[in-house]
Amino acid sequence: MFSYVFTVQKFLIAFSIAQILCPIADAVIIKGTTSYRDDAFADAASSTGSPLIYGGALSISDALSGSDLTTGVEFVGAETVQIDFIDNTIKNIAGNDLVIFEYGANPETISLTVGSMESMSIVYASVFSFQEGGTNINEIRVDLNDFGIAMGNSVSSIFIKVGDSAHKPEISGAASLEPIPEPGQYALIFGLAILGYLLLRRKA
Ligand SMILES: [Ca+2]
Ligand SMILES: [Ca+2]
Ligand SMILES: [Ca+2]
Repeated sequence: MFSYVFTVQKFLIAFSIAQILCPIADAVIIKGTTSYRDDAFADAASSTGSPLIYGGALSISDALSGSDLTTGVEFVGAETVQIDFIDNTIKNIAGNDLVIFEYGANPETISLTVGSMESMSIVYASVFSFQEGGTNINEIRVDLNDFGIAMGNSVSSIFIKVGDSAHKPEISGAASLEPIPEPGQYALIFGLAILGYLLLRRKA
């Protein structure tokens, strides 16, 4: 009994140490009801033509990179906006892989090009939305299967155009839906490893 209590105590200490050693536990950004990895968001952007920049962003890249969904670009014509992922990629996992955030009360249609798939007009029958900075943000969820990307493969750039010339979308950003590794699982693994080490040392 004594050694059992002793082991549990050691495990709890090891688990606590492991939690401290796992900074990944805090690396989460929540938008709406979804948790994103802190590197999931777009890292750079550029455009043909001159879409309007809103939210006080300094450039198209500033407007579309990062997790601030109060900044973005509004299409004015036939420009193509390129969004790039640098410290992460968009990987084809099971289900949806990518979220494009569109700003405003009414969700608008976009034309999206991914990889070698020319283009595809996307009309959103079911769009998730949430509030940020007092404004409605629509989530355009995309499955790379629809663009001929094989499961497990990744892309680093996406291209957006107006889908319906009567309605000009405002794009606030984009993010990968690749799941976040469970910090608890990491802490448990590290905790068990530390415990094993301590037990082995005790036996030696
Ligand atoms: Ca990123
Ligand atoms: Ca933004
Ligand atoms: Ca997918």
